Amino acid sequence: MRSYLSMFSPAAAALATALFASCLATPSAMAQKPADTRTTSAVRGGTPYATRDDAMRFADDVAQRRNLDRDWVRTTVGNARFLSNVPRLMLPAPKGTPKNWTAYRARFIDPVRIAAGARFWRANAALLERAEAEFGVPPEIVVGIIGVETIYGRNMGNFRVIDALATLSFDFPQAHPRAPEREAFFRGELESFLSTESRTAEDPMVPVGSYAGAMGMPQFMPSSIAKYAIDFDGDGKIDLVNSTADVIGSVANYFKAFGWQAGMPSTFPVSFDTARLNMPLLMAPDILPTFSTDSFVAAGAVLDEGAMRHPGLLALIELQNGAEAPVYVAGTRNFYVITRYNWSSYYAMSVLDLGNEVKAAMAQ
Ligand SMILES: [Ca+2]
Repeated sequence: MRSYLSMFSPAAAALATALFASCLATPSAMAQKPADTRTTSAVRGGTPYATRDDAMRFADDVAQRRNLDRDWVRTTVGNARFLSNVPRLMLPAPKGTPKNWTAYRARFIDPVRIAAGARFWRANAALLERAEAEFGVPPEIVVGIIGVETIYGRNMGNFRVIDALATLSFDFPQAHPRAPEREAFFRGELESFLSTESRTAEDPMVPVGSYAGAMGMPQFMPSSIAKYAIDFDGDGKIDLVNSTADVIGSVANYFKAFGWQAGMPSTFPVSFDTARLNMPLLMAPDILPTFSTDSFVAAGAVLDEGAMRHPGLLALIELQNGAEAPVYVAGTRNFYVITRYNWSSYYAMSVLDLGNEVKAAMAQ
């Protein structure tokens, strides 16, 4: 997705913001409130965006830049409906809202999701193996992602994508601390969506997704579909809603594109030697792997033998637990890659934990 790629994931870039902000929110929770947009007469009876100069200027601009049919773009954007409940979902949680890993984790790792994951893995074992052979991404990571995002396609969102993207492009809440940046991001996603839709026979009013415009089982944003989605079942089209093959291949391809290293663990256990602990130093780079094992240990981290043999860099990952003590792990480059899908260490840990729980369930 765009120049933004360095900062946001395909799984609803925006969703990342929301997840970050309120660590209790879940993709499924975000997607579960359908904005009843598909059947209302208001869609046909005219919408705010057809009469909005800024939206129509945007449409003209996109049509020119992408060499699309101007009338088609204007009609499509003009038919988009403002979703009044969406802008406020973009606002971060109030400052000081405590994060709680235990509560966050409980939203994603439960017997229902684990059982669904095991069914998904069994049903798609050959595809998952092929994806690992081709991209180096193990099944538990792909299974973890699709489970956390949509419970294997159960909660893919009911917001009309064109409405969600138009709303966030033209009515992004100005109270957001990074409103101009986020608005530009969503305009880029809307442009990408229009470009893709213009090349298909599909009615651009039909696709549905999260309130941020993320689509399909893996909740890819439009620009990520354009860049990273692949036709893994070879039927000539990319279908992230109905083709589990395309979904599995696309998730693995995304990870490879962001530098996933085959065989590298994502995390190692870490404890601390309080006598030489320099916590501010360890925490300074946040989730970016910065420390060699030696410099990590010199700053007071204690690693097991396996971690000491890790040739790459490490980051100290802190997961806050409300009033309880935080949980810490040592994160590798691969942990960082998971956060490129959704910009949150809580998200990445949930993906890892769900994948491992499903793997354990498979072994029983
Ligand atoms: Ca396909």
